Amino acid sequence: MTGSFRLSSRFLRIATFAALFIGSTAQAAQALAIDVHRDANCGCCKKWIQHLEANGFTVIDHVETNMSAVKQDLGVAPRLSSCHTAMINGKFVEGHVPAEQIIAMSKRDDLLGIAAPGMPAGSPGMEVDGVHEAYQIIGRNKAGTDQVIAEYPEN
Ligand SMILES: [Cu+2]
Repeated sequence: MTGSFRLSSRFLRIATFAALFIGSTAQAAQALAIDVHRDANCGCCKKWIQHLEANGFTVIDHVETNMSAVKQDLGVAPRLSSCHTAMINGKFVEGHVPAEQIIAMSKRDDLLGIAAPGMPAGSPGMEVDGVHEAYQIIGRNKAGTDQVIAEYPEN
């Protein structure tokens, strides 16, 4: 009796571990799928998509004819706006945000989205030789206020 109890509890532990492992792998893959909305003529948007893919994201590319309407639909305030607008797990990513900031956002539940307003030279997809313009990553929280969550270039 003791023997069979041990065997089944050991089996349960292994089964639980396997279920947890499969669950977290599926979650990680899902977390890295990102929808990117961009204008057909946007070159730096394509370069930003390459930056995401190089960092393990799976990009679903949407070519749009009216990006300002898309931004309005997705809740991106004009003061935060840039060229492309992405959506990941219901949160927006506006502009040339570094991949590491998107991963950091996915671990927080207080943010509606993040933005790198404008088109800062030196940000991912906006590489210019020797130019590293200072820029901020702005997070929009659920209370509707903006906060600086990161500053680039990092020191
Ligand atoms: Cu751009």
